Amino acid sequence: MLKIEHIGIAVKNIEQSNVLFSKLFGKAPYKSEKVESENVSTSFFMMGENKIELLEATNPDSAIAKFIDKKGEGIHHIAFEVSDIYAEMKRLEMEGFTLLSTEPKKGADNKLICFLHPKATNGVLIELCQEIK
Ligand code: CMX
Repeated sequence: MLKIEHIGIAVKNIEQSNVLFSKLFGKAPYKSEKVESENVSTSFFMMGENKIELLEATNPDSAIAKFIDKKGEGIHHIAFEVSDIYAEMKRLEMEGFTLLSTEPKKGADNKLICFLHPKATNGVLIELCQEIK
């Protein structure tokens, strides 16, 4: 793994949270994007080398809706940049981690992504991501 690429924060209302976090960071999000496959609306703030992603559920089946129902708003996942997601998935599977997909999926912000189950990582949802070139 290379570095923290972004931290994902689950929010109830992304419009309101965009305003709040824009005030906090002193800048607007550089991107807003709907990811149909994950049932989320997202926005991204650039923070030096790292990013903050806000996530709002677009339907009640979304992982974000379930998370907010159970735990409330807050930090949802930490994403790590990898240079070869296929090799990293294989390595982590060999190490005994539970991958949530057998193949990388297309995620927000032009990335191939794969999640690890939080039950196998001390309650933290980890995302691997690799930029699509
Ligand atoms: N962080 C820590 N724990 C989490 C969690 C999270 N983000 N999401 C769920 N959990 C915990 C739950 O609290 C629950 O724990 P308990 O058994 O102790 O109650 C357990 O995991 C199971 O949760 P659940 O609500 O029953 O939900 P599911 O098992 O149906 O799904 C998970 C959980 C992690 C497999 C699912 O949320 C998932 O596949 N996540 C990956 C995809 C995702 O999060 N997409 C949205 C973001 C997309 C993007 O970044 O673009």
